[in-house]
Amino acid sequence: MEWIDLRSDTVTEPTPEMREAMANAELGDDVYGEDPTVNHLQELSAQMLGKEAALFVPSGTMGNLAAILAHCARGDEIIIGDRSHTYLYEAGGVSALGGIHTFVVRNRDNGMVPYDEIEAAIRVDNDHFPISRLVCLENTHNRCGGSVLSVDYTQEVGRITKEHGLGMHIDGARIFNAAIALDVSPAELVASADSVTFCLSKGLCAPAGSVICGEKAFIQKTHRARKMLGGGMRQAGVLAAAGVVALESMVDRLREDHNKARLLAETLVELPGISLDYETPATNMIFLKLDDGAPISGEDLVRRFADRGIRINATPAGQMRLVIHYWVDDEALAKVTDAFKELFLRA
Ligand code: TLP
Repeated sequence: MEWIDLRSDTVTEPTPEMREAMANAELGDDVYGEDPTVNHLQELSAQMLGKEAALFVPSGTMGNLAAILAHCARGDEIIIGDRSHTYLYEAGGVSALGGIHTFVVRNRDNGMVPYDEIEAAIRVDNDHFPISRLVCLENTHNRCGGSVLSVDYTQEVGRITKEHGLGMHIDGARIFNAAIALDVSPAELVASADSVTFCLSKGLCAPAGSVICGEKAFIQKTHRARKMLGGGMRQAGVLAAAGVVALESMVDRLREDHNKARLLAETLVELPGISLDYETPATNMIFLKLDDGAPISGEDLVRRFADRGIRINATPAGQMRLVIHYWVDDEALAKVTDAFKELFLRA
């Protein structure tokens, strides 16, 4: 059975064009800086993000960690949202491996933290306190519904961090989704950030890999962090080749995922027993929960969908995230819509 997989956009497999590029990639030892395909991917990434330089890393998690390690020394503090991926889902790497303290601020449903709360989190110079070094943002914001931080918001946070001598890092795992949703260039969106990590292996469909972008001297530091974390990958051009295809041909079509997410959400919001957490999806994610009187439990829903060849995740309490991506075509979307209607309108 061919699965329709809505658990994440991380499940996307490479396109036929990517597989071909991977098979034919020119290779070298990237730890020596000699893999031409990796070098090309890094140059292309830096150019698209409007930064001086870039570094290819195996994953988004390593990208965020290597960037934060390059910004901070042990005992330094980062200011980070309570619903951010780095805080929730990266195994506490910044503290376990970096000895870095976290000052946790509260993300609102739109992914933002109000300016005054960021400013209030910055420590004054006093021997009792850790040194505030970095503010971390996430765009799109996964746990806040795939919401989008605007250019204005990002610029203002950049202004605040500069005024106080801090850096700003953006976990831009899905920064191209954000740029497409806002209709701005990714470079404009991250212009005020000192560093940004984006992922090739989500909506862009590459099989693995993320890229850190920033100033040359900063990227030099991330090289050492990547090595220390075991992320030096030798003939990594095999993977980078798919990344080049991703950047050249998969960015604009993210719009299609956003449109499909909106269409599906419009159906779901009409069904009895379902509530959407965020009304209109801003990008490719729909967060929903089953109401108390819903005709089916979260666990049953996972099973009944699996019977129909559809994979979803749901908590026992009936909360779930549906993620639209390249491999969810119109036919698949219709199948998912019908499955929801069948299960929720029957009762
Ligand atoms: N997110 C995954 C899971 O880990 C939750 C997903 O299915 O969405 N930043 C953000 C905003 C992410 O959403 C993710 C992955 C990462 C970083 C980490 O990327 P990887 O999986 O490449 O380490």
